[in-house]
Amino acid sequence: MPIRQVVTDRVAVITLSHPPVNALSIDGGVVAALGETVAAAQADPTVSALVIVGDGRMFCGGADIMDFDRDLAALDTVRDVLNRIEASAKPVVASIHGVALGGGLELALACHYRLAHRDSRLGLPEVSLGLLPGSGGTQRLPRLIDPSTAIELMLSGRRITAAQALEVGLIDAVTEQAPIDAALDFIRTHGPLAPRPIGRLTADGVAAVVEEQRATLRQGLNPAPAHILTCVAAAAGPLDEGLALEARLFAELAGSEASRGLRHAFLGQRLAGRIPGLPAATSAAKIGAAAVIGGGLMGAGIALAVLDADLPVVVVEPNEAARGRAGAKIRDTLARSVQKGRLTEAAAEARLGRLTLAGDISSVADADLIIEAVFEDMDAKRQVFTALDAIARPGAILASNTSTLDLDAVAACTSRPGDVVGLHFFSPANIMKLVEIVRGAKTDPAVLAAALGFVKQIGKVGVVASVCDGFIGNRIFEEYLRQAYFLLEDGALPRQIDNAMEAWGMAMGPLRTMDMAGQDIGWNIRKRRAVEQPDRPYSRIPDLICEMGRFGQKTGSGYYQYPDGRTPVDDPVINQLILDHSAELGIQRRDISDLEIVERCLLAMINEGARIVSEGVAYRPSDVDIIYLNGYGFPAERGGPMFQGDQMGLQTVLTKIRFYQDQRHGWAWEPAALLVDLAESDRRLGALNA
Ligand code: T1G
Repeated sequence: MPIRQVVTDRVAVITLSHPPVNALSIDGGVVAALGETVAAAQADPTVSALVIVGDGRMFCGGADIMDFDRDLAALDTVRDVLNRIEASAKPVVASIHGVALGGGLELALACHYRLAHRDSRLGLPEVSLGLLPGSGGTQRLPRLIDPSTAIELMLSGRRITAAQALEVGLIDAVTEQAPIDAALDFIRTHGPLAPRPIGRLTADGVAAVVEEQRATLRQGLNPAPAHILTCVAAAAGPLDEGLALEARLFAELAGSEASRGLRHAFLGQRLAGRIPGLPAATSAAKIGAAAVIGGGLMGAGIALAVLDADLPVVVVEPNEAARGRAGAKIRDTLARSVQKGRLTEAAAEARLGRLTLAGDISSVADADLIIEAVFEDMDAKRQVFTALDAIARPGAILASNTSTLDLDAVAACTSRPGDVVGLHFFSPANIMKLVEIVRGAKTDPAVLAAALGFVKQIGKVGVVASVCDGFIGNRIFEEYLRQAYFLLEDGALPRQIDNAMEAWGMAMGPLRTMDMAGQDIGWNIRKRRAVEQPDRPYSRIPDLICEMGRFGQKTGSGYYQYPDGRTPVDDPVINQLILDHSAELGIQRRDISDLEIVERCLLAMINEGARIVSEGVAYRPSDVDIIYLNGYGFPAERGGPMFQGDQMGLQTVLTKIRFYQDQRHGWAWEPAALLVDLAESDRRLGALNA
């Protein structure tokens, strides 16, 4: 049963029991059972007060996100039950532990008294799902606490501690006991309690605060913040009218692409950790001590990420000067975090206390996990893994941070290929959330499970890829870049391409991205691919730029000039080079619309992503999306390239791909067989995510 009740000393203790997060699930029967149980307790003459608690790890993680893709009218039942709780003639006490988030906190707001364990966290994170608190939160919170604080909590979606909640007046007491004991003690010491519905309060001064906030609202792809302000403004009026407006705007948001994209991202991130046939990451071997081989930019960044997870780390860098630079980079980064208030001095010191800088690879003999982060050269990697094979303890995980090289060839240098896995961090490794976990042909499932657990342990998002050129992210990125380069030949210039993609929502356009990452990196990949894939040439434009020694920000110029080292300024020399190159190819340049730019770049990602899924390099389309949302600046409100494919409709995707197949470089537009198959059977990529 998702709801339990026992009566103790005339108090009906109602427990939400719906693992894993006690979500207020409609399909799971939680909401209906809660309503029935509350009604029965109201009618029970032996009951004088009600207490609501959560079973297991938390009070309640919110409404069930899965419910929003269905008939939204069903959500009215959540509101009805909460309104009935608030209208109770008997006092209702919510006793929170773990978390009370979203609908979970709204449930507590419908109660008359709120207690929270000192370690609990409370919040209204709906905005991060493109939603608004749709069960009374926008109406009750501004009535209970200062409206500007209420708005900040709803617009940020952040969690606050029990102490902070007490300070702002959200709860009545911080407790140290188990939830039920805390509630019974509260009733005994403060009783007899009277019902105290928040709805009877008024939200004084809310209108001015809303207007002030609306003036500073940043317009983005997520319409939820503006709707939250509209609802909060209505809190100045009658509760029932505000609740009706909230319900209407909630439904509008729930059906929006932004919310569906954000919910897809939330669920897809958790799905990515589920690998068929693999033991749950929770049962995998825990990493107690890690090591990094290589003290360059990536090695230092990875070491910082490991230190941030309270793990000890040994960084091996044979070159003394480079070792010193690695240490300085780590210390400076921690010092900057302290200066910015993101870290206390003590925490920074503790991290440095767990760092060991070594010159000899024998220092990693006891490590549970060793991450190789030397430069992208197969001989260098073979050398490291041959040495590790002789030194690392039996059972240690040997990981390579390679971004493109063949992990199976690396594993073949060892006598233990089952212990070899790829951990492709994205730069800067201490900031970027994504880690591509590369499963070699011989990687042991237990090693893969431990790698997934480690990536979660360091607070990052792990997605499993099989071995291929570029794994998932970079392989798709190469097709995205290919189209961007062809667009330059056809008539667009760098600024237009980057602006079009950034206006659509990408964090940074493709050409600016390459100027930032280093054009020489792309040059090396194209040179290798010119040998390995001669039938798939790129435009010569990026090579012409590299041949001028212009590698982007690192050389002060690439597609753009960088007079201040970071800000791109259009460069007439490059723009002229592009015009001249089109002329040399005999191309009659034409006006290219921003729509065509976005469409060709997006379709190229979708097409290559479909190939990657059908080859089994990615387990499911949503894994491709999670990679793009967490590693390539794809806007979460757009859900990812594969989600966008379903948004367009695969028949439309196929029609457009076939249109471009009839244009110049049509060979680059061969539709992926999976897209053809799904389009012809009227199915969606999302159907493969289960
Ligand atoms: N609905 C459905 N499933 C949920 C869920 C939810 N609200 N929260 C978590 N899950 C699933 C998750 O997909 C995963 O599934 C499992 O639970 C464990 O999650 C009407 C509209 C609560 C802090 O935004 O922040 O209320 O992979 O790995 O690290 O106004 O989950 O095991 O199958 O994250 O311990 C608002 C979202 C909803 C909170 C627990 N609530 N959840 O973290 O576990 S909208 C949220 C979280 C709403 C109302 C509005 C975290 C957590 P699986 P996990 P965790």
